[in-house]
Amino acid sequence: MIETPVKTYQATTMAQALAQVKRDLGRDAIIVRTRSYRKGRLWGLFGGRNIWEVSATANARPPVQSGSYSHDYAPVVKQPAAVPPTDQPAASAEMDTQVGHIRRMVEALLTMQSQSVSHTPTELQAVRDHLLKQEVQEEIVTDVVHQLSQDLTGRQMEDPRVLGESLVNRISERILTQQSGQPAVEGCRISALIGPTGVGKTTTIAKLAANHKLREGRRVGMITIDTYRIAAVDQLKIYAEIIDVPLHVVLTAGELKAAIDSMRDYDVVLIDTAGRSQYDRLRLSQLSGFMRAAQPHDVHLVMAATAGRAAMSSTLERFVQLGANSVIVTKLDEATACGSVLNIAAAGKLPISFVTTGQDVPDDIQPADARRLAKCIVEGNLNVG
Ligand SMILES: Nc1nc2c(ncn2[C@@H]2O[C@H](COP(=O)(O)OP(=O)(O)O)[C@@H](O)[C@H]2O)c(=O)[nH]1
Ligand SMILES: [Mg+2]
Repeated sequence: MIETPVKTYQATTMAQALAQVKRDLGRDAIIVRTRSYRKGRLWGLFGGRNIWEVSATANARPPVQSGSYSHDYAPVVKQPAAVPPTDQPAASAEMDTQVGHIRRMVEALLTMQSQSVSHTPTELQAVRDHLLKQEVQEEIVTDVVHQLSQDLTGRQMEDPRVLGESLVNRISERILTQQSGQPAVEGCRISALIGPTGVGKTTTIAKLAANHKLREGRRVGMITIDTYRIAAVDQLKIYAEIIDVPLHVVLTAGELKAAIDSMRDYDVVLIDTAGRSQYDRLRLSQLSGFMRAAQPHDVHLVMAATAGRAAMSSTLERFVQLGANSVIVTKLDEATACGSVLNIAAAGKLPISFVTTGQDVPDDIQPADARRLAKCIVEGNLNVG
């Protein structure tokens, strides 16, 4: 068997690519593979042009002379059981014609196949690859891509604006938020922040307190039940002094209730809690006792966008049992992609109330906006501000 090298040709149309093959390798060249893809597009959707690629090899043994087919690279056409050798020039010419005919049919078939799959799957494949790069969980990606395949015609998918807009819509409808504002509360609104250690609860409390007081002119009070570490109390004390709001440090559920009662005429009371591992049942049940005493309107579960998938789902499972009724996603600035917001929203089925994007108090916090978050995922940038 004579090995011949496979060469690859690219052009903007299939016909041009095939013409190149014929020019270079002759009309007996054997097509090994064809494909088409978009080149030079922003994450495969915006701009760029279609490239047709044909890989082919020269036919090492012209079938007419050898009396048999070279079938090294011809998987599409089955080799005939036997081709009787012949010395007759007429028979040889006829066979030549037949081979040429079959080859043209195969070429046409390959072209049709690659044309029929080029648009729809290429566009949706690009969407799929992009969402996976954004660290959106595979099940969600599959679901969204399926929705798009139902929503859009092949032609619509080719329009990056239509495809992008549908993608933003489909993603944003999966992100429940408190965009329209938290449910109204008569009198003093009590909000507690709970969650694992180091996710940014205390920093977020300081951001919320500063925004309520300095930007909205509300009367704000703070309470901390995080007395396990001196440093944690000191951290909040410093913020309380800078923002100029009262801070109560409480040790028991009874003290917590008394502290809340003493601030009933405030607009907002924010409760900071000690970080609890989602695996620490005892401390979780103590926290549960504090929550029963405080009866907060909002129990924000604080979760870092940087958390891994396993930690994320166990955190959600445990803290939802403690009455969490919304999620604050922190450290979006440190995440490698925005997809975790969608994963958290989908897994928790809780509205996202705020997202935080840095350590700066009070600036690095925004109310969650589903469309803006969806755009971050679609455009692949972390700037939600
Ligand atoms: N990059 C970044 N760091 C944050 C963010 N929020 C909090 N942090 C930092 O995370 C660390 C732990 O925050 P802290 O509020 O003490 O977490 P807590 O243990 O949940 O109260 C601190 O160094 C914060 O400055 C954020 O949105 N982005
Ligand atoms: Mg803290």
